[in-house]
Amino acid sequence: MAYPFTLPELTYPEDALEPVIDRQTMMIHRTKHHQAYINNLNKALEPHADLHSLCGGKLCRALSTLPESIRTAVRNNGGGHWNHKAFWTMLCPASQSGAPSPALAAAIDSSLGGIEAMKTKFGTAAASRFGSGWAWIVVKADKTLAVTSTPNQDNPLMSGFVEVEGVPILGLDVWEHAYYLNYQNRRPDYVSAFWSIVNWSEVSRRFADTTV
Ligand code: MN3
Repeated sequence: MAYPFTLPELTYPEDALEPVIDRQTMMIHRTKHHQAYINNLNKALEPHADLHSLCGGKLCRALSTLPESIRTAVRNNGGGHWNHKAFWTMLCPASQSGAPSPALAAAIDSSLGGIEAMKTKFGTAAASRFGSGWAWIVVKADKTLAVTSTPNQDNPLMSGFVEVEGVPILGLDVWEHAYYLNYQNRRPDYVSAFWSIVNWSEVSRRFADTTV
């Protein structure tokens, strides 16, 4: 059963992503911001027992079928929960970052023109997302990869609500709360530094799960 949702444990210490993501930013981001999405999601779903078996990803995919009275709350807070839960796993200490699997590397070459072109496209998506949101690499229905971005706590699972639909395998939070203490207005510096703490083994696993 998915409900009530709870804050997942990190698989690395709070300060393990320094200097890219400092301990205080990680602590506030996770225990205040992420926790608030969870609290608000639980509150919205409380009267809807028929939805309590759905995980965050299924809630996002089913958004258009949810009762209108909770659709916006689930969009913002179910999205907020799924996005952050996935994000923490997509990161790891720089010493463990590794590299894309051969299958993922081949898909990056064929769909995105190689790893450097991928980073450029992703950086542009992250930098040009006006206001708050996320940058993503997704696997589309035709199994090709695409780079996209979404506003607020939307994600590419939200069928009917986003420009590019697909299964995210890598995401980057570009809300100011994700980087402001360390980078202030320098979002592009945060985006560049992010590559050194990408958990490529987890991203490759997500890619493999999506393409089987
Ligand atoms: Mn965030």
